[in-house]
Amino acid sequence: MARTDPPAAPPATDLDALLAVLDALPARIQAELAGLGTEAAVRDAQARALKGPIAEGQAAIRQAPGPTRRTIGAALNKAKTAVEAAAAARLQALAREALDAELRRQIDVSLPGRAPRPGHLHIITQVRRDIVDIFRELGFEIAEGPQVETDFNNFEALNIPKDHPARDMQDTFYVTDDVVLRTHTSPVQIRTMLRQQPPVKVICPGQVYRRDDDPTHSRMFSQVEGLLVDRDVSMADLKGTLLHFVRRFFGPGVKLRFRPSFFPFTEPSAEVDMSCIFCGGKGCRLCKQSGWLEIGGSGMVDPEVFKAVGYDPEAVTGYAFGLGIERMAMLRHGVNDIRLYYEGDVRFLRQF
Ligand code: 2NL
Repeated sequence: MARTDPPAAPPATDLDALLAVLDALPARIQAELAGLGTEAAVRDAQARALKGPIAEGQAAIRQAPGPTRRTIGAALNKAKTAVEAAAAARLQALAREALDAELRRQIDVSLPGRAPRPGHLHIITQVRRDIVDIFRELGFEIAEGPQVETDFNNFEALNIPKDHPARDMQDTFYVTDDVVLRTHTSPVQIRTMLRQQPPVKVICPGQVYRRDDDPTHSRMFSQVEGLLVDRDVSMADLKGTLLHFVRRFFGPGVKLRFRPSFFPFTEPSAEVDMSCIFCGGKGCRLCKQSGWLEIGGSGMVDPEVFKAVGYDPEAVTGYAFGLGIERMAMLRHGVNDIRLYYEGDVRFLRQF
């Protein structure tokens, strides 16, 4: 490669000026950095210093003769190192200031921490378990079944024929003409009786569905039904069992009353009322001045039901009852709208 003649040295005055600028650079940058409060501003000032006089010096060096090169190079290195050191020192100082500020914040280490609030069982789950436990103590077995049921298990076997007006009371959601969302947990008892011979003693908790939606009715709600089938089961057994239940659940002073009623699957049938727990039976707003609160329905299993499951109605008798779990929970906790249980508002649910 042919060597070209060395370029002429820059005019002495330019060189002197450049060297003076480079010489003054560390002090200048230091003064500038002292006034900068952020990392970004420091890095920006550093970049500007390197692009300005230092880039200028680098350009000059290429055209300078040997000895001048060394002079400029030395000055350049010194200035560059000084700029970098000044910037690094300023950054470190800023970091220390930030840490000092953080440490100066008043922290009261004796304050209690903010513990995460633990979740808990839904109130309906709690009440369902309480109810089931009481019957478990009495020797009832727990039976569960599907929420999507056949028309036979939900209606036909319970003496509710298709097109019978009794279906209006329990209108539900149809999957097909013969498959429905169960309207009560009775189909679980039907399944149990179809599977085993008497005696039968089961409690059936679970969710059920009806075409209902108002402050005391929800499209989905929870029931506990009980069924006892054996020889010589009487209505006295039914009433004694339910009396034991309400006293264990609501308190020892509670009274029970049966009111004649009708269900297609029991004969005779009775509404179950308990003495009002809010006024002690004297009459108040909650019991509509009657002194009594309805808690469910019950009766002696209709012979037609026994026939549908292949039991001999001459050989066995049985009682059955159904209790609404949300209703129990509303009475126990003074809740006046069933829909609150399923709106998922934690301000409500957290209370229980
Ligand atoms: C109510 C009424 C009731 C039954 C449910 C039942 C089940 C079979 C046979 C006969 Cl397998 N009866 N269950 C009986 C009477 C009433 O529930 O108002 N429930 C909330």
